[in-house]
Amino acid sequence: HGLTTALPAALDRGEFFIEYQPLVHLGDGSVRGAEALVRWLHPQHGVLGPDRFIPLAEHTGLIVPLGRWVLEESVRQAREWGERYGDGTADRPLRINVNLSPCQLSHPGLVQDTVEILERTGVQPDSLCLEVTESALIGADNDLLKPLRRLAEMGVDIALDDFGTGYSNLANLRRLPVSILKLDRSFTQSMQRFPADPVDLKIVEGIVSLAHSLDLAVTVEGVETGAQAEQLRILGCDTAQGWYYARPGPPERLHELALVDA
Ligand code: G
Ligand code: G
Ligand code: MN
Ligand code: NA
Repeated sequence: HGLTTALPAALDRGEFFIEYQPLVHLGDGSVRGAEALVRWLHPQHGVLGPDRFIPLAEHTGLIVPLGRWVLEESVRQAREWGERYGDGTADRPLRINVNLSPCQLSHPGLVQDTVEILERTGVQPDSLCLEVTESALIGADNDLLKPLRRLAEMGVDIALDDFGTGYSNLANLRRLPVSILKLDRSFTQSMQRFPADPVDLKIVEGIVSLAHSLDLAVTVEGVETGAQAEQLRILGCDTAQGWYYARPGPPERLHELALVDA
């Protein structure tokens, strides 16, 4: 595959860049942070989304250095947002969410790399959230969970991404060092119809109440309309992300969005 063989040189040449999508507090509409989403500006094919190259990078192992670059670059960006905000938001720094692939989880350097990046940038661990998919943690043994536990003990938030799409045993959640459930977009989509399917509403309500009883916050993705946002707020979800608020965009966009309600 042509793209696969081009990946290492693309990383060396700096062809990857990151877009940021805001995370918004459903209660007051304020921007609380952003998810980092990597893209590849390919010299022939133009901008390629992660679906086009993350699986290839995982297959070849390039995801480890690529993921480390994404982490460093987006934490550095979070630091810059913090500086540009000044005193007004010192009590509420913007948080940065970074996706971790399963290969990064099993890579022995994960904890040390993360600690070094936080130290180098001066970003507090509790400003960082690492997103791991539900499927990556299904059946995870202690060896796989150990680095996540270490990070969680340091104060890094771990979010369970795409929650609700796998077949995880809900009781299993207690065993995982996660503090945030990221409800999959498919739940939000079912709120699109009005009136929403009452069974779907019950399911979301149940997930939120279970999450809160386990001290987990709930983030919803794929919010495209104000009606969805309102429905999800009423159901008790904490944070939202989606085109209704903003599409993924360059870092300057987040600064503008966050300043509007600062
Ligand atoms: O960018 P887009 O909105 O198309 O995201 C598609 C998928 O790619 C999402 O599921 C997201 O989790 C994943 N993704 C985006 N950036 C990264 C990254 O830096 N690392 C990993 N492992 N996955 C990512
Ligand atoms: O990590 P994750 O797979 O959840 O990454 C988010 C993905 O969802 C990205 O591909 C992003 O572009 C996409 N996305 C973000 N907001 C919306 C939205 O409101 N609607 C839809 N359909 N997709 C979204
Ligand atoms: Mn994600
Ligand atoms: Na997701």
